[in-house]
Amino acid sequence: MNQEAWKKVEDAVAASKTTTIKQLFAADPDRAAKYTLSAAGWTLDYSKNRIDANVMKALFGLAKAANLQEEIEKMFTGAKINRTENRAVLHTALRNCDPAAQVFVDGKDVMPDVRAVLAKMGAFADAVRSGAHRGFTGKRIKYVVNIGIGGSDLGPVMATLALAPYSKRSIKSFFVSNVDATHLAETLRQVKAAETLFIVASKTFTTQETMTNAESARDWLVKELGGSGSAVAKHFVALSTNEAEVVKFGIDPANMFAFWDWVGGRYSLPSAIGLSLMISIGPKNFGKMLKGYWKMDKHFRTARLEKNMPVVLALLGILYSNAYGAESYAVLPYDQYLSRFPAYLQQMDMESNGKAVTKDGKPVAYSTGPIEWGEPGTNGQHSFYQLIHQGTHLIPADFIGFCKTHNPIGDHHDKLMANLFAQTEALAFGKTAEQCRADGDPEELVPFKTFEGNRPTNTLLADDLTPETLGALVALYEHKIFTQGVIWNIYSFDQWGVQLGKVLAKNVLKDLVAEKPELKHDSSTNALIAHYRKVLGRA
Ligand code: G6Q
Repeated sequence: MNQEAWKKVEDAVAASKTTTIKQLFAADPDRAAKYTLSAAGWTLDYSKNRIDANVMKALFGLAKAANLQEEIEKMFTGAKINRTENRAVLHTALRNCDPAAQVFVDGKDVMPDVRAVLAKMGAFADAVRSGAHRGFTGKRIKYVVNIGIGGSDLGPVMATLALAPYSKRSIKSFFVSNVDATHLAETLRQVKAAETLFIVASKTFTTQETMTNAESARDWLVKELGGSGSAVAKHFVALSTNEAEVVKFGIDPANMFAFWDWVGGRYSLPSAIGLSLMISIGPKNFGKMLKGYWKMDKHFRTARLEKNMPVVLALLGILYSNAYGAESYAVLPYDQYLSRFPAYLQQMDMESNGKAVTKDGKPVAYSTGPIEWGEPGTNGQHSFYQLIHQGTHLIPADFIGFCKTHNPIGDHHDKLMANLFAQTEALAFGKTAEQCRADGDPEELVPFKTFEGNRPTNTLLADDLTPETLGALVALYEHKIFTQGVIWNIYSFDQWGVQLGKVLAKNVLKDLVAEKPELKHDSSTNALIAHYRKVLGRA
């Protein structure tokens, strides 16, 4: 992080720190309008933050000092900004809806391949939805089971739930990720082999969890239907970058939907990894989602920093992480359809910016990626909001809501949105001791019923939850996270911690199953392995 520019942020914060959000509002009747932005169907009201013009100016200075706009251009034009893996980072190419667009990686335009895979996915999704593609016994596909984990699971799970109102209800979607056989077993109890399509989603096609689940699903299907290879051909497709492994597994490359090493797992929803979603909502709606992404992409690439929604969100996050010491932030969607959105963002943010080394390989001198967490409102209000309102931690929060509902029953939606607005109001303005007394609270309870307020929130509003607004929302957070990575001077697109997990478990597995293992771990791990073996009679 540029220290000179950061010093200016610290100075601006020091000068304004004692002014509360309440005082900021009292001093400026236009505050809400001043700190509201619109882009790609979304409105961001960030007025309920601990900011004034000087703090924002210093924050924009920080972005400029990091050459943010040049870095954005590098990403969009295919430069190898994921240097530790020597890869371009081009999830934006996946949703570039300009038919004339060209994006080059190593001198090759990637757009023709992007369009070809999308077309292949569309034809296949249509065939499954219409019944043209049938199972081995001639029955229609009624169940789609996506087998994948991490980036090959969380996006499709989140979006399939979010866009359920657009789904073909006669096709049920399932997602199996955990290597715990319970996940697969409980799913298989709910489907019929003759009517099930398995989608094996894995960028590498070597991930232990996914391959184990895929092999067990294949064994189950063959046992249920017979027919071996010919049954597998009708009931299994693969989403991957690794054709050799797909073929080795027994899936015909004709049934493989490709993507490329420049698509990071956690950014892969708009790639072939979205096939389960496309089957659920149809290619047209999938296309609309890509359009939403694209709109936010164009906004991020072209809007000046001061009007740039992802940049503003990123800077506010940095303000609280680095100037106020906030360790986490909450994402609180007031929409049941977005119930998996916080979990999806958790991976996107924490895997991208959970880094402690700068791009020069030196330890960072400041905190980086925050802990991201959340649950849908209003449920969270009845559990953890207490700590946000009155606890000792500062937890900035993003409230996400929609003016219209897909389920207009009675006054549910007005109540839902009233809660959203009321929470941000209460968090910002609190309740004074005088107000408590005026409400008749006994004096001894006043300290407990007083709310300090001054809790920062952003409110993100769209008219309704559609494929387009969902795509734009995902892109908004992707670009926020990118911006933070640029300012923190860290590599946001590798994930060595995930790779480590993949290797470690393999070593332990050998010791769990070997006839006579030579346990060479620490004494705790050795004892745990020995205990496990003893219980299973393998001692
Ligand atoms: C995402 C991560 C990670 C990855 C999974 C699954 O950015 O790299 O979550 O998506 O480990 O990997 P495969 O798709 O290769 O099975």
